[in-house]
Amino acid sequence: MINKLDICVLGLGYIGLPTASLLATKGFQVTGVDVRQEIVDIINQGNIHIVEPELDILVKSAVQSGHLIASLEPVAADIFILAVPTPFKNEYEPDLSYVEQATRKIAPYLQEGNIVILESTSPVGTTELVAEWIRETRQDDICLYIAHCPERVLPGQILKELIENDRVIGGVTPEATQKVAEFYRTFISGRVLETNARTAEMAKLVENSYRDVNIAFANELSLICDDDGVDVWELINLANHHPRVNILQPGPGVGGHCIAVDPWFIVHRNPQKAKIIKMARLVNESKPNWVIEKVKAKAERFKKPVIACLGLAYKNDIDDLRESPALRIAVELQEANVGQVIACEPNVEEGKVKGISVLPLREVLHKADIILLLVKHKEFLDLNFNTLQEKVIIDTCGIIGL
Ligand code: SAJ
Repeated sequence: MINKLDICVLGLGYIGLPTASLLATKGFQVTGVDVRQEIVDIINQGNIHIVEPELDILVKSAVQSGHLIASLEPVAADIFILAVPTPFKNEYEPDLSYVEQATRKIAPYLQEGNIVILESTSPVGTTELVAEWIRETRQDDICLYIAHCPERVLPGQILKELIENDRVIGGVTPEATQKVAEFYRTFISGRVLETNARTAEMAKLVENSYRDVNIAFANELSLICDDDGVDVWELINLANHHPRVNILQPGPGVGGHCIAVDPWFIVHRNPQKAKIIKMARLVNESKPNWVIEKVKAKAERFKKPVIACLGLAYKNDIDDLRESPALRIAVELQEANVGQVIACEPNVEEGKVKGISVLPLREVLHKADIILLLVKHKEFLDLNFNTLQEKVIIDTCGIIGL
């Protein structure tokens, strides 16, 4: 059994930090590497720079035990885990520069028999590229076990899912698959599924594309139903009573940097064949504009209406504003001068977000002419909309619908 090994985790973000601290609390000696000094300092003080339930407690205990040390530079270790971002650049081309930089950074520290794991969501062929970059940087051919093990955790439930989710391991060689699978079996309770690197890469992209396509179906239905005067929430609820139908929920758009990004990795590599995947992306990407047009139409009868946006996060019950369709809608309404835009976002501090005043719920409701429901946060579920009948209410996320 692998135990008490030294591990070096590259990238201390939403995946790297929980992974590093979990491994540290399991008894591994972990060095967490990040390119930003302030992140290294925060973690070494036992604090965190991202918001995720329970993560603060885990990091504190990992750092206090001496098993987690953050650093700007890698160290020699038995296992290297790459958990750096893979965004896209122009024309939806995957940007592998962070993976390449991290790989070249660890290359000099690698020793015969080391394990290198790529956890970052990556286009097909990236794990093989990691192997190539290492060979090229080192100018030798030492024996390494290199594999892809895509992260699959849901923001908001990362610590639970990090342990309980099944994991897919795809090595560049069968020996690498086996070695890396053996490592994951020491600290997760989910199943460890073995395959090759390309299949593992594709599995992750397909999981998020599957969700994107299904959300696009729901979003498309919401447009069709709006034209026909059908309540899409009721419709989906009814259809889902069929034993083999499970339609997802429409919303103001698809946010976060996973589901809205990963499908492009498939489309970019094979634009001729990936037709549905691309179309779904376009449907979801255009949904915020549809919402904005709806608000503009409703705003016409006011002089300068107060538009209250309920929710700014990219999904319910989290504070994450990155790539949020709700925030994009609020900002664009403000920029287009459709009215005075104010917001309530219970998960972030009151004040200004991108120039928009974030206020308490009661105040926002009181001031509003138009109430725009954007995120299904738990704080909004019990609102009594009967008391708000003189206001225009636009529900983009099914708070009133269900
Ligand atoms: N959304 C809808 N309707 C739905 C479900 C979601 O509009 O019925 C929207 C959400 O509001 C949000 C977006 O989609 O804006 C994405 O939210 P999400 O909860 O579906 O997923 P993420 O982006 O937070 O996390 C996903 C997860 N992937 C899958 O569920 C297949 C997670 O397991 C991955 O680890 C993560 O992407 C990732 O890092 O790739």
